Amino acid sequence: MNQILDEQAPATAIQRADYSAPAWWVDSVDLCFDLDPIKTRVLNKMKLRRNTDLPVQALRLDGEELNLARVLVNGQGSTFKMDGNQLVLSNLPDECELEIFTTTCPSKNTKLMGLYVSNDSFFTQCEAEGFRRITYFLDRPDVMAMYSVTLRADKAKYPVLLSNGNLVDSGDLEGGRHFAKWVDPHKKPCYLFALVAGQLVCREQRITTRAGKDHTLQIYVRSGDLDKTEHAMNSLIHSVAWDEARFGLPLDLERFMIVATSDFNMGAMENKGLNIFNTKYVLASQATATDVDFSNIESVVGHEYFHNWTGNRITCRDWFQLSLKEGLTVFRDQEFSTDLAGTASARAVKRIEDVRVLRTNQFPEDAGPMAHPVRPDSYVEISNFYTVTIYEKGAEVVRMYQTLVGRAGFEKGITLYFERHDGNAVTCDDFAQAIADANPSSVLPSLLPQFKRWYSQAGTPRVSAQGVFDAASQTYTLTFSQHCAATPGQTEKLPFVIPVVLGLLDANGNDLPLQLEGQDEIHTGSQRLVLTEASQSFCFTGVNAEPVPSILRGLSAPVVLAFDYSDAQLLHLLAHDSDPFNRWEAGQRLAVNRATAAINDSSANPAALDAAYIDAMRAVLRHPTLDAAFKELVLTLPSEVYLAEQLTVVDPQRVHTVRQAMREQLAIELKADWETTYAATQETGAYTPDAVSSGKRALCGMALTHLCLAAVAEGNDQWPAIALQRFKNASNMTDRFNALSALVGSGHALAIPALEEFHALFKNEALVLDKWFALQVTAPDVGGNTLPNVKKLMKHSDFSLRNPNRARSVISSYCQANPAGFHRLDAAGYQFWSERVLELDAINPQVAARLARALDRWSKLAEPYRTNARQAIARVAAKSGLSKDTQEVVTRALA
Ligand code: 0A1
Ligand code: ZN
Repeated sequence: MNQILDEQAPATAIQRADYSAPAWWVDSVDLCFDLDPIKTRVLNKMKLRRNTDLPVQALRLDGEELNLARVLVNGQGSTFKMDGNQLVLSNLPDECELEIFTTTCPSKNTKLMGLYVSNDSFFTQCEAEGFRRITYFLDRPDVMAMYSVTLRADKAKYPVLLSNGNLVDSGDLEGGRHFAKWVDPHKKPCYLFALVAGQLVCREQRITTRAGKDHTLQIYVRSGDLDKTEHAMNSLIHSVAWDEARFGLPLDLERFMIVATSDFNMGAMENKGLNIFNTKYVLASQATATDVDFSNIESVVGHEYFHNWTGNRITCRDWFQLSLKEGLTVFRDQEFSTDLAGTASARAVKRIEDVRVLRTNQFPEDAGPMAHPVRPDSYVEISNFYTVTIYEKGAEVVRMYQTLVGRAGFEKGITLYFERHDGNAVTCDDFAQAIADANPSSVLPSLLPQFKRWYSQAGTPRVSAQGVFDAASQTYTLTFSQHCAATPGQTEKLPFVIPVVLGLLDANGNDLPLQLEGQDEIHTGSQRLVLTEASQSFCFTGVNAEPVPSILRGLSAPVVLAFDYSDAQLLHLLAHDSDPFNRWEAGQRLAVNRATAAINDSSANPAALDAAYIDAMRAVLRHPTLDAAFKELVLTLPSEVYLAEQLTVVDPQRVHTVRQAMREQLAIELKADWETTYAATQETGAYTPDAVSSGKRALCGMALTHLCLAAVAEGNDQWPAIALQRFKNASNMTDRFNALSALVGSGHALAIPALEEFHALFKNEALVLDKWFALQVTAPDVGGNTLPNVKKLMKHSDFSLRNPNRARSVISSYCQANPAGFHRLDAAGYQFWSERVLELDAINPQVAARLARALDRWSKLAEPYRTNARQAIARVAAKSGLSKDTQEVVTRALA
């Protein structure tokens, strides 16, 4: 019997309100795999126990694309029936042993969910619902069981056999085969199951933790890649130490393994004791990886490791609670990277980078057709809900708890959360309650019901603030009002709890002491206010001249702040704010104001920068004490996506023209300063990817980019020639790739031989080739040549649609990171997009559905883009046989 998912069926939505506990529990699972790429045999022996809290119900097991051979109950053949994809067994005794024998074909598994083959090795991916592609099971996270797993395979082809937990037995079998038996000492939901088999080598490190326990850490990769695992191993060692030091959470396994695969739908997966990673987040050497790659590896290794407690020891009751583990774990990985960054400036840089991700990805999601609450109410395909809302906005919600109860209070809350729920599958309510109960004297308990609106209401609140200075009473009154626009299915929103950290700057740029009317307490520096009403005022006393308010320091809540700042006020904040986040923010506001004015007035000169702005940027570049990384962030103009979000109607070409003109103006008018900066940021010592030297390289790359832009604008070849030399001589990938990008981005002819040389140098490095492809498809669209170039690159012998990293590096980079190249007047970009979505959907629905989101914001586009984009989405939606994944995305987009 071959159970192929019927993808023609209309997709039905699962509702959060329909949750009911499982009718059966699985106490233990004994799995035995005979691994073979064409036909893998899976024997699944489970001990089942009826949930006696519920009325008697049949056992319903999920399965997908499985060939069922045999079902035994307590050793006897048993009758069963199929209901769609479910295997249904009735009249079972309350406790029984069930044996299910199935086969699957891993080499045909292009969805990369369940058991699949990549580079002749076997890997699994079970989150969220992949385990049902391995065997029939109660594939839901609240069913937690003990696992033992036996793997059998050809010894020469698959010398390494791994699964969760501890290796308890291994040996040779007949016919050149061998076996390994693994037992996981912790119970777990099936989405955390993993196996790996193949020709892999490993870097190993023994560690002794604070608690005095010994552990073995291992990173498995293909044999040529071992020299690129040192950074991941160091990141893992730091992660173990950090979680123990900051939250008192030790490693609970004797052995902790990471395995890298080049075919992976997402970044990485936290399977218990056997994390499986996309190679992109493991492999790094100074020759092949940029500083950004190094930093991403540190945070993803941290993220997956931190899931060992937040996700694995305490897991989600159902998938609507996904942010329980993801929001919390993103918050933890952000804190980890921040703590490792060291200096106050490096910490601020990390926060600015995280906020940029939130604003350029999550805010648009929250304003578009896929907007959903941090705890969604329904979904058609859970894979579509691994979103920036669940992850990044979820992390901001967790951050607000910490802001409301303080760092120590938050740590107490985490401790109570584990005391109460360790070993269980719980909800976001359980987490909220633990944080509140651990902090009875904080503001949180009384605000909790309202605070939880962050979980139920989608959309980004907009907080408008107005300040009134009264010289007679020496008061400064700030009035805040909050509003959240309607989102799909939610027209009315109730006020949120919004922590607002703020300061008031005097004329010299110093923070005023803050005292609220009627209160004794005086705050030096910042104060935290808490908004709870639609409109609220706060009156500060003892203010003898009009201050400049620095509101929402560190982005203390995931909201948009509207305050009618004058240029003079913004320049004052940019020059003096003690909060580096708001200092950066002031610079961004100056740039946004100029850009949006020029975009909206199409008759205006797109080069919209005035002397005040240029002088302010010059002052930042020349500043004697600001860090290079911070300067680079301030000098980076708001992205085209961010600018588009500030507009009601978006002409992507105009947005691009204006931003590009602003960049060229900065390039030309600050040329002498870029030259000085370039000279001042040359690194001489050995390469290390630490925050300070990465910052220098980033600023150096920025200087070179601007110098090449200015050179091309002025018809001068000197800087492109210097960039080419730097490209050739660079001792690390960051400098080399920055030089190459400077050439490509300026459109100079030297980019062509440099690109060829780059390919020749790195033709055997898949991750570097991904960069090579992505750089070309995000190049400036000179004469509409980008799309033809994308099509040509898809014919390149190194291109493959089946490899998610490669498909994303060409197709998604073009459709999602090159707005001017993609939004063409002739709609050819949209045509290309719809063809690729359909083509990918037949191979890998998850990758297709992510690409499908490239046109999420179609309704904001100016004509003719708007109509053309809608038609392209409609063409995709009209196709029969679409996966649930893509169907859900395009259906919502058209709703
Ligand atoms: N839990 C992982 C994310 C993840 C989700 C689904 C996957 O399957 C396609 C893979 C990974 C994390 O947060 O890292
Ligand atoms: Zn995660």
